[in-house]
This record gives sequence, C-alpha cells and structure tokens, in this order.
Amino acid sequence: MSASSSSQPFSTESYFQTQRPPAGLKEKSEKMHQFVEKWKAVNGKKVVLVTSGGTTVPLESNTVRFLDNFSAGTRGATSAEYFLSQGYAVIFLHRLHSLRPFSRHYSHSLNPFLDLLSIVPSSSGSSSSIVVSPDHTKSLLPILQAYHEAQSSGSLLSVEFQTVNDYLWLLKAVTASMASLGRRGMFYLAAAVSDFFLPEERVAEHKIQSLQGTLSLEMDQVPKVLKPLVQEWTPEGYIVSFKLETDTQLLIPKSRAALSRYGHQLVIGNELHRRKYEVVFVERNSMSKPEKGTGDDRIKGTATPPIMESGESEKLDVAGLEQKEEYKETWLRLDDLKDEGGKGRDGEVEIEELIIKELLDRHQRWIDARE
Ligand code: PAZ
Repeated sequence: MSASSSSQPFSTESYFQTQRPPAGLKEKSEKMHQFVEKWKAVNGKKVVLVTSGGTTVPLESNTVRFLDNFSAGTRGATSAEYFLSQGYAVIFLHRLHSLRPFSRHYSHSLNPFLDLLSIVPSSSGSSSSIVVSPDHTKSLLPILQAYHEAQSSGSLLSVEFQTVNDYLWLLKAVTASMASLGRRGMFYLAAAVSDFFLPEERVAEHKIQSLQGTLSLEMDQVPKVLKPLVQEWTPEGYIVSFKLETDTQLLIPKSRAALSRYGHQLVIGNELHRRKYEVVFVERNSMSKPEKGTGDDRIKGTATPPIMESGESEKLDVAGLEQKEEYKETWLRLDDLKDEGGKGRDGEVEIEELIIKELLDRHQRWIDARE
C-alpha cells in the first residue's frame, strides 16, 4: 500500500474537523464529566488525569494490523496508586489491556494470580475451598485494602482507549470537563502517544493483501495537542508532560524545548532503559506560565525554540540551550536512596512513589499561588 501525505500538516483544529470521533465517546465523556463534578463539589479535593500506555495506529479500518509502541502502562498504573494514596481522585485514561492500578501487581506474566492460591481440601464431605497462601497474604493485604478503598469511595475512574484517535478525542473531552476544577486539576500525561498517524481517508477498508508486494506507508504527523491543552483548553490546570528519549544527551534540551514551546509547568524526562530507576524534573525557575506565545522568547530571544519537535525543523540552537538559568533540573534516582541507606533500586521503593511525593508540593504551591 502506498499512501500519499496531505500537503498541509494537520493543526489540532483541522484534525478534529476531519477525523471522526470514536464510538462510545459520548458515554465515556459523560462518565468523566460526572466524576469531575462529583469531586469538584468536595472542598479542596484534587483531581488528577493520568494517561497511560501506548496508542495504536490502525492500518486497516477492519483492523488486522496496526502500529504500536513498547509502553506497558507501568508508569501510569503505578502513579495512579500513589495519587490515590495521597487523597487525589484519579481519572485513569489508559490503553486497553495495559497495566492497571492494583491488578498490575499480579500481571499474568510476572506474578500470575493462580500462584497465590492454595487449595484447602474438604474435611467432612463438603467441597474444597481456596485460600491465599500465607506467604502471599502479607503483600496482598495492603493492595487489596487500597483497592477496596478506591472502589468504595469511587475515587478511581478507569477509561480505555486503543487508537491514537481515541486518545486525542478523549483527552479533549476530559480536559473540557476538568477545566472547571481550575488549579485543583492536575494532568499527568504519561501515555506514549504516537507522533504519526494515518488520516482516515487513507486507511484501507480491508486487510491489506500481500499480493501487492512491498508495503510503504507515509504517515502524517499527529498535531501537538499539548499546546491548545495548556493555552486554551485548561489554562489553570497543573500540567505535567513526559519526555522519552533513547539518546540521553537529548533528554534535557528536548524537555526544555517542550516547556518553552507549550508553556506548561513541568516536563519529566526519562531514558528508555533507565526509566524505572531515574527521571529528571525539568521546570522553569518561576512558577508562572509564560504569556501566550512568549515561551520560546524566554530561552533565546527569538520565536524559534532551541530544538523543534519532529516533523518541523530539526535545527538545534546551541546558543539557546546554553542559557540554562531559566530552567532547573531535579534528578530522582532510586540508586541515591540505596546510597543513603534506604531501600533503593531493586528494593521496595518504586520511582513513581518519589515522583508523586515531589509533585504534591509543586501542585499545592500552584494552587496557593492563585488563592
Ligand atoms: O508505560 P511504561 O511504564 O512502560 O513507560 C512509561 C513511559 C516511558 C511511556 C513514560 O514515562 C513516558 O515517557 N511517556 C511519554 C512518552 C513520550 O511521548 O515521549
């Protein structure tokens, strides 16, 4: 299959004008809206949107094949648990079949739940019963208690997406609802969202046939919705985006470029292979958002960011990158805990626990700065 790209890149606006909303959008949006309204009425309650897992890009509308990425949803599912433990109400917008809060501890590949159970044979003709083996009870108990607590309080709402199109529409819808929370709303955008997609008019209807020989695909760039999200959809929300790189040299400059470009509060950078052990918080020295359209100027005195996002110019402005004083970086490393005598890497502490601890204070300061 060969598909030619449209000459104009999609803007956020043209994307939503031309790409159809997914089935079920209305119902899911309504659920998220009700959830936000419920918690908005509770004085001081903070609500976080956690996005999690990878997005697919279907190659056929009767989908047999699709492009995907590596993300298992560990970051999002783990973070959601820590947000709940800190009193947040959590909207968990996640990829279908990716890891979920609480059940992630018993994933079929790492820790199959059948291994937790033992059979107690009947003693008097009644049927046998099943119990959790004593050696697993200790670790299961707090997880089960936290799970029941989230269920009975209704503080966790899970909503699924699969394709990048599902994700974009749901993100727009939930942001519209969460905007009314003002600064009490946090956006923790950990999903690994495809940078490229096939516009629906170029998606084959049926399974692509191998008779055609080679398959070449030309994909369009997914519009950078973070920009309208920050500047129009929810100007008051506390917004945390993630930046994944495989070249560590790019982590900080690209995180700074994202802050500069979108004007939000925090970028958490992580390198693919070390993401479970260390992350870097990249933020501006001041808490304030830059004025619309001025973020780039804060770094280098022109309207061009130091590193452009993919699909735009890849020009690197070294002079801009060297002006570091506008930004600060804070590394969180499990190895540091070990050095300090705590439980670090391969111990019981998860990096997400450290991330959420750091975020609590920053979010509270963001709220206090306005009130
Ligand atoms: O889902 P996971 O735990 O396997 O990976 C988490 C992650 C690397 C996808 C996340 O931390 C992240 O960086 N998300 C943003 C990716 C990006 O679009 O740059």
